[in-house]
Amino acid sequence: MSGAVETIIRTTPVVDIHTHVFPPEFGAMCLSGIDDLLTYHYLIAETFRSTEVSHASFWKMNKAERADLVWKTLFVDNTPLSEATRGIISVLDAFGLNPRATTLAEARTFFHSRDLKKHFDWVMDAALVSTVVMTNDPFNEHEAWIWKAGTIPDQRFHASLRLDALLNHWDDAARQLAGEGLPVNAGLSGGTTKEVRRFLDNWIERMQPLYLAVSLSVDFKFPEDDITTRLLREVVLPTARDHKLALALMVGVRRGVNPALRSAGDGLGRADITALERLCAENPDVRFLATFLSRENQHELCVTARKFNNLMPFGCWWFLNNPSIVSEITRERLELLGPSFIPQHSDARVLEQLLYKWGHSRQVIADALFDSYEHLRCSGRAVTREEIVRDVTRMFSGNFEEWIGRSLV
Ligand code: RAT
Ligand code: ZN
Repeated sequence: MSGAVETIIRTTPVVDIHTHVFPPEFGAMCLSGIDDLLTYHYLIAETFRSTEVSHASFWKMNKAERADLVWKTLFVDNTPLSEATRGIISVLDAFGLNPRATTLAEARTFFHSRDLKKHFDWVMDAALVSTVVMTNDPFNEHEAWIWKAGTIPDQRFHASLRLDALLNHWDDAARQLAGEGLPVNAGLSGGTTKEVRRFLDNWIERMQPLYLAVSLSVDFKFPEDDITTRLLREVVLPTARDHKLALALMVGVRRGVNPALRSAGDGLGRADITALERLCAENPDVRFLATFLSRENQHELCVTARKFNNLMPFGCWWFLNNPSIVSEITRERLELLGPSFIPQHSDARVLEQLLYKWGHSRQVIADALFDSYEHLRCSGRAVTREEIVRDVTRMFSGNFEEWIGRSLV
């Protein structure tokens, strides 16, 4: 039976509900190949643990020079034991490239020789990812320009409308909107909320997102006497309601713990689960997707999901996406929630990461699910093949499709 579970998990297409991958239509935002893979922020943070090179010197290098340093430091001078380094080895293996090469010459030649469109298809097929949800920021001027130019993404890609700028940096966002000619002010007075809602309506029309999303800091409180609570209550939640869009909350990040590391400098902390409870209780007609960054919040998230059926836990986010922790969290969720959760998202930024992130996660999820079936069998009920297919399909795509009210596969 362990063979059956593994085969079904390995052959069931998955909807990747949160990534930062963009299709070729998005030009420079579409990251692929060995230099993008090696300059992933997870690997940059690890490199500084084993090199004498200073942060300042590193950031003066171009992308290829940074990739060379990461390769030499983490793969030549040291054994690639971490999850992020093992991921690179899995990707090289998928393409038959030498994991012990002393330089990146072979890998660079290989990736440059690939036709990007065909390469995309190959990776999506090999990772068995049927749908990729991007992270789309209307406050990012470059990205906004791409959408305004009428770009239509590859049909396997869908948008999620990211609201970090609005909810976490409201003063800057208000200034930006005012600069674009919208009559808004940072105090949220006058017609500001109406204008911001209209701004979101226009972007929903343009991007057709599958859901709204925001990452929230470890200090996030709700309700609170602050601008974030007002923006949630007066702008974001009414927008979610009107457009029947779920709201994804990614909670527990501490941005810029070490600014010298730039995009690799974020940390985490234990967040206050009562904020999520209050949001779910106050908005029973809104569906929430939620993921927490701290391991310490995982049990609370499961219990909160048992109390509120408008809450869908998803993924093992960022610093949790390591086999030992994915295993622990998936087992805990199976025990507390049965199949009513979304076990994983990749958070990939570079196309080929889909190969390793899904390859590694599928293995761990298969082991956890097999053990649940074994416990059930010992208690007197064996599962059938059809039931395994039903459970895996539900967790890999069905729960999400139900949540967003749309069929994708
Ligand atoms: O996992 C990551 O790559 C992080 O840098 C973040 O992008 C995080 O996933 C987020 O969406 O904020
Ligand atoms: Zn992300």
